[in-house]
Amino acid sequence: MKRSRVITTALVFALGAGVVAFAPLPGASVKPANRRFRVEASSFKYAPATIKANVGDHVTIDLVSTDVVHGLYVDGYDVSVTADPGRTASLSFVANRAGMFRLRCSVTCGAMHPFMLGKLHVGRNDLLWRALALALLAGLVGVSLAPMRGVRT
Ligand SMILES: [Cu+2]
Repeated sequence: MKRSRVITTALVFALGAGVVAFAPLPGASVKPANRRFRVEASSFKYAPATIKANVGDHVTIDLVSTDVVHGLYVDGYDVSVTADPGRTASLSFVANRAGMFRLRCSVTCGAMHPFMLGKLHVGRNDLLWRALALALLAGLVGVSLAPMRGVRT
């Protein structure tokens, strides 16, 4: 009786783990959206430093410089924009490639200019959610088997 319960639990866990790890997510066919970001550039940082979009999104970045002339170049997409002090300049592109892309200042703006960096994250963080779901599932199995240990002793 106990043995069959362990086997059943193991089977349910294996099935659940398979579903969690390989099933397509319901939101996988999310329609591309227009995403607009306002990024403030000041010596020598971007705020926000990280922006996120999904694959297929139409991304517009409004670069606002609050002190000197700054630029923003998106690695991997090869697009850039330059903003004069107090002005806003815009940059648009379709985020058709998934991954993490570096944003860097394209105008030599001072001593720390090479360190003026940001990030563009394109894509869904599926792996993180699947890992969390697997951990939750493992926890549930642990809880469901825990009372049996008490019975045995
Ligand atoms: Cu710079």
